[in-house]
Parts: sequence; structure tokens; C-alpha cells
Amino acid sequence: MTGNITFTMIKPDGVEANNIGPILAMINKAGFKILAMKYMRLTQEQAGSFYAVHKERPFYGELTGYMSSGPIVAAILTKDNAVTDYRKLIGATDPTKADEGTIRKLFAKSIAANAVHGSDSDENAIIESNFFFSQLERF
Ligand code: IDP
Ligand code: MG
Repeated sequence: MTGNITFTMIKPDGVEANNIGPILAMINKAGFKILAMKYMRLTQEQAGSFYAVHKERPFYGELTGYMSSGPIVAAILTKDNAVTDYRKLIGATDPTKADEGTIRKLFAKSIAANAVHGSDSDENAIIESNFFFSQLERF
């Protein structure tokens, strides 16, 4: 069975370019509801633990530095098949390879500064949601 939540962040480039509103509008238009949301800035250490799965990748330092470089919007989204449908809505990691009309095609600056995060599995959606939100912060 596929789950009905996914976790997203609007990354520092998306915030800096005033794209919070347009990105949230696309999320709502695609049928996702917002269960939880916060506007905050990660420390490099927090970004490092969120992305710990990428610790051995060559871009880990760049990624954690970048993700702590400015504020982000974190949110839990709900919809049937949330993980799969949200990955379709955001498009490929590298915006030059993202399909037309996807969030990353429209808003990403580069492979690192790619506008949004989206969970890659139901299991990670739960882990990532728990990293940012308590039960009291979900509606
Ligand atoms: P995803 O965000 O599409 O799931 P992942 O492979 O999980 O992509 O990588 C996590 C994040 O790390 C990406 O969204 C991007 O910000 C960054 N990243 C991935 N590959 C590269 C790279 O080759 N150079 C720099 N940053 C990268
Ligand atoms: Mg990923």
C-alpha cells in the first residue's frame, strides 16, 4: 500500500527568489493539503543530520552548507500516493533534466539549488516529517 503523506522543503533559493507563494500554489493546485508547516533556518549540523544518508557523496559539504545558508519552508503534505505524485510534481533533481511544468523546471537554479525537497519513499516521508514536526504541530 502506498502512503498518503510526504515531506517537503522549499529550499533557500526558492525562498530567496520569492517563490514560496508560487510553489505553495502549485502544491495546492495539484491536490495536496498541508498538514504541518514552518519557516525556519537550519544549522549546518541540522542539515547534516537531515541529509546523513548522503554523507559519503562528494556534494555532501556543499549540500549541507547550502541548506543552512538561509531560511527554508518545511511542510508535511497529504494526498493519495503522496510520495510518488509529489516526486512527479517536483521533477528531476537536475533542473535541466526536469519535465516541463514541474516545480524544479520552473524554479530551480541548479542541481544543488533546486528549489524544493521531496521525500523518496513512504518510510523516509515519516522519518523526515518526524525530524521537523511534533504531533502537536500537525493538523
Ligand atoms: P532529490 O532531492 O531529487 O531526492 P538526491 O539525490 O536525494 O536528490 O540529492 C539530495 C539533494 O542533494 C538534491 O536535491 C540536491 O540539492 C543535492 N545534490 C544532488 N546531486 C548533486 C550534485 O551532483 N551536486 C550538488 N548537489 C547535488
Ligand atoms: Mg532524495
